[in-house]
Amino acid sequence: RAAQVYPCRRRKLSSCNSVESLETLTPPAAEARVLVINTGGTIGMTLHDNVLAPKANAFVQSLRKLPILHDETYAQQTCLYNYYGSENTLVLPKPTSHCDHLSHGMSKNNKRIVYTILEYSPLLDSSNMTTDDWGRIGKDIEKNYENYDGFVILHGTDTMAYTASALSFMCEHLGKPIILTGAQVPIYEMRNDGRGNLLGALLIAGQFVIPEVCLYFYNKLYRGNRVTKVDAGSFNAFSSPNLAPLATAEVDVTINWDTVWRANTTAKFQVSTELNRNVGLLRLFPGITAATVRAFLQPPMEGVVLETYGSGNAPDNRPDLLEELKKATDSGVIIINCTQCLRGTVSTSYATGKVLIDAGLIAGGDMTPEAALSKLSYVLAKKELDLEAKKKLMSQNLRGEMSADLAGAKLCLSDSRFIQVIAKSLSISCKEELEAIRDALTPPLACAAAKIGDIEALEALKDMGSNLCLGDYDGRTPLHIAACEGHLKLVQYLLSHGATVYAKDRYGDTPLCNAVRFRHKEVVKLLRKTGAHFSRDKLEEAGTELCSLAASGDLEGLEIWSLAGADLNRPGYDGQTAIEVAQAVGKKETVAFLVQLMSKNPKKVFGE
Ligand code: ASN
Repeated sequence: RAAQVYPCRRRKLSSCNSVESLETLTPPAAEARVLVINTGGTIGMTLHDNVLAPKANAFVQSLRKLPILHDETYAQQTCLYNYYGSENTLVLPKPTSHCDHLSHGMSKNNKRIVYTILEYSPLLDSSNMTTDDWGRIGKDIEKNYENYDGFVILHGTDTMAYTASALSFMCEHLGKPIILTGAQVPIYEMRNDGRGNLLGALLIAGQFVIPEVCLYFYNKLYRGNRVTKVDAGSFNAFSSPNLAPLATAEVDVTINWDTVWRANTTAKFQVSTELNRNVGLLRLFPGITAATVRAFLQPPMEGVVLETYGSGNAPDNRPDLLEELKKATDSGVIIINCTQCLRGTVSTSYATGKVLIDAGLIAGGDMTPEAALSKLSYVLAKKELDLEAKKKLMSQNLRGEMSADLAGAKLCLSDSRFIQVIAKSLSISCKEELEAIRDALTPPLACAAAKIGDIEALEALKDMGSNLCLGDYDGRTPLHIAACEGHLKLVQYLLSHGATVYAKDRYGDTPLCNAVRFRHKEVVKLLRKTGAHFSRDKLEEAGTELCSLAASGDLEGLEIWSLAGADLNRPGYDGQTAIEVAQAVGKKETVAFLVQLMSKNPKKVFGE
């Protein structure tokens, strides 16, 4: 039985003397993997000469001794350290009922979170961080993207909002959660917030496909580019003034799926580490001189966030100031108008706001200054774009950093005749109950529509405000179903309307597994283009599958596994490769086919 449920980890058992582990191994579907990048911050600081500073090479050892953050018995039984080849991999205890009680079918109940810690050297107080450090984090995520279900970044709180904003823009076509967290008090102290913050971030990163850069602090998950640090002396250090949290981790973990950003893409994840450093923040104050503004806007300045009053206002009786701003925008400096207020948006309701539009400023809506600054830095670095294109990007909502203009929009839910009829028959009228009905009904309805390839039905469900990426009782999403059926157009439609290629059903299968199983070549290609990939375990097992396909001369099967990313040179359980098996059983056509497949992808011939 054990051989069936978890062959990969079992292979490693030879070097591990725990025999009873064969019985207690968990299937891969019940484990999630998270990469924790430790950049520094108070969470891992200790006192030296009466000041707090990061302590290197101590964090993992401390976590290992904390039962809420590591289950040593499970690690020993499952040969965790052998398998991952280092002592930096830890495993959370089995979640109890409240950790995994969730509001929607996206839960992977009782998943073990296996996490590996990558510690930076030197560890930094976040006040010392620069754009180069953001680039390093981005690159490390990109390099490890396919090996993990989610990422947690341990970071100092002082500049965490800047890093979270910057990463949100740098990470293009993101499909997995990246969660920044840290602490106000080090985990080494008796009373601290670090353990809870790390635990919450790990659980969410491992269990949910939230395709966003987020920040988790004091039981709340926020969109990363919406937060600002508001308190230096409280555990509740962050606020997201213009967007409700994406999730709350109270007695239950509740994900607000209606707010979660949807990927809407058929492109692969990539990180853009090019950032322009000629940007700045300028805060308006009564009596500011034109000379100050002029000095600030001098070359090499290319982008400025002007923090204005109230709903985006500046004095309209100061032609000297306005002239400096106009001169700068005329010469190609992009200036974004953001409010100094914590909450609210820039609008054009006052004459004192209109003068800034006349001076060439771009309205920043309800963006935080942190988000506006890092967005400028990201957009200005795009060498392929001209000034107009850059300005256009700055005024658009790229990653949920600004609220859409909802003027004229209405809640489609109550307009839907279908939902209304059901609501009436159940004597339901209030908005919350209507939403509950919608959320209960739409996953099975969307799956049924996906089964028969009915895009119109999906469109109607979407217009009702339904989330097309939610799964049914088995965690199977419409994308899983469409991939099984081979409805290419529908797969395309779902991907461009928020479906995620990383959704796993209760068996641990992704839409890519389904498309391979039912041999839909074009669907496999599209999913791969969007960044879908097999897990490390599945790729390790692929050798045996390839050998059995080669033995039976199944060319179609071999091709589809190759398209799905399997390495044709990977040996099966007995050490033979597919080509050797085909040779041994005299399948010449299969040998020729494999040679041809491998020559299309020379990298795989040499097994690199
Ligand atoms: N100075 C620390 C930092 O930002 C503050 C903290 O993490 N709470 O690294």
